[in-house]
Amino acid sequence: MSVERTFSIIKPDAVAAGQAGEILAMIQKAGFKVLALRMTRLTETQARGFYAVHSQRPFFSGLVKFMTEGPIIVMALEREDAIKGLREVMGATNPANAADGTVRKRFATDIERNCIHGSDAPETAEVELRFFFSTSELQ
Ligand code: IDP
Ligand code: MG
Repeated sequence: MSVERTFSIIKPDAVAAGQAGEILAMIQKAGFKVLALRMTRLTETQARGFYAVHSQRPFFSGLVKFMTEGPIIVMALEREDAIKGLREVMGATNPANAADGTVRKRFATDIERNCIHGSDAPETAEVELRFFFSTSELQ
């Protein structure tokens, strides 16, 4: 294991519900350092680009609509084994399958409106960090 960076989004459902503070607290309690953080709002083009890997899936248009419905909070996070560690803090994609104490178990509504995004591999983490943050913001 080594110190890694990962990328996370507090999704529009959780921001609108006022859950961002509690989610950030869960992330920080799990030992993550916040390198950069910003509230923003995705355009349809950005949402389609960010989730391009899912463009052929039946849920894609619904996902794009959801991710553009309101503000999000984007974060660059650092920790030992950050990518896997954040996925553990998040819980399973479908909150029905998420373990107790995870963000998605606590706050997610369903498999689409599931509060939080986290990168799934070192390559995607770097691409996703670059999607939202400049080099100087990540120092
Ligand atoms: P992940 O966010 O746990 O990595 P992915 O499979 O990468 O899950 O899917 C990206 C996002 O697309 C999910 O977080 C969720 O918002 C949405 N999604 C995934 N599967 C479904 C589905 O079967 N129906 C509706 N939305 C879905
Ligand atoms: Mg994913």
